[in-house]
Parts: sequence; structure tokens; C-alpha cells
Amino acid sequence: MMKQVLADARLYGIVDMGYVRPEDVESTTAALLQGGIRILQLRAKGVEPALVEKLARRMQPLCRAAGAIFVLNDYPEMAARIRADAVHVGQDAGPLEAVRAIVNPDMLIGRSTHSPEQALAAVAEGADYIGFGPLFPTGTKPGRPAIGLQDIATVQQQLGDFPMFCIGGVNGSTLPAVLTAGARRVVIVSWLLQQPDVAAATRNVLAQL
Ligand code: TZP
Repeated sequence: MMKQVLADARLYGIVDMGYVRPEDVESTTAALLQGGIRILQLRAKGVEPALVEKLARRMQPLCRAAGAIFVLNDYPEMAARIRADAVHVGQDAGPLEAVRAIVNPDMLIGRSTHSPEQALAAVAEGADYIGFGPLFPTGTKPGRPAIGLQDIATVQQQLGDFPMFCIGGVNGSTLPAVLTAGARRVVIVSWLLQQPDVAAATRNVLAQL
């Protein structure tokens, strides 16, 4: 069932604790869901795990009620414990087989990829979806070099309709170019979170996808 929600998802949102105060996690989650997002990640780099779990447990029921996929970034053990719908890991997490061994068999696994080679490798390894980027330099992942738009079409073609979410510096102004470059699905983090009306901005982006 969540596989179908994933297949249908065009916009992936992230409640990133670099932009959202802990006390605003629920209202931000609600606004993104209200705008129509159906896959939502908690990303809390540098936050102590006990607080991450607390925040996850606040977001999760809101996602569930909306029929949206709740993704925990990093922490496969925690994802298994709280029965998240999905866990997202980076290149540093080791083989996906090891992640798969930790989580429930039906849990979706996503992986960040930063080149066509990594994208194809993650799919071959059994990822359920991938992130592909950063397309542009972004303050949300500082120091990570931008990969540009030139490889999107080729990789997406090779993957068929496999869920590949283009990420990094996607915003209201860059979105048209990202779509023209061949992206079918995007992740937008800071730009969405910083909109005065998050739900309306989400709705607006979804209409363009
Ligand atoms: N991985 C690659 S780029 C990125 C992540 C988590 C951050 C994207 O954030 P933003 O604010 O949409 O550029």
C-alpha cells in the first residue's frame, strides 16, 4: 500500500530541524500534509537521538492519519522500533542489505545518491527510492558539491518510472528548469519550510508537478 503512495508521490517534503523549531514540528507537518504532500521525512542532523525519537513520534500519527509515508532519516534501529513506514540513509550507511536486516521486511528504504553511478548502484542494491543531488549548491547540505541538471534525464530514462527524487536547491524559481531537465519527482526542503503559507506553497508546487 505504501509502495503505491510512493509510486504516486511527486513532491517529497522534509521537516528539517535546521529550519523548524521542535515546538513547531506538528504544525509544520500538518501544513505540508494539508498542502497535499504524501511523503514526509524527519531530518534531525546533530539532534540527540532521544529528542529525534520524540519528534518522530509526534510526526508519525499525523502522517498516518493523512495516508502519507513517514520517513525517518538515519537511525534504522529507531525506525524499526517506532515502525516508521520508511528509513532514509546516506552513502555512508554501508550496504543496504545490512539496513534491510535491521528494519521490518516491509519497510521502504531510500538512499541519497550524488552521481549516476551511485543512483544505479542504489537501485541495484534494492533501494525503494533514491534521492539524486544536490542539483544546486544548498545550505541544507553545506559542503556537498552540486551535480547540475545534465544527468537527470539519462538516469531517469535508465530507471524507467523508478521513484527518483531530485533534490538540492529546488525552489519556486528553479523548479521549471529541473522539470525541463527530465525530473519527474522532487524534494524541496528549505524553500517550502520558509514560505509564509506552507500549505498554499505546497499546493502550488504540486500543481506544477
Ligand atoms: N541531500 C542532498 S541536497 C539536500 C539533501 C538532504 C538538501 C536539500 O535541501 P534544500 O533546502 O531543498 O536545498
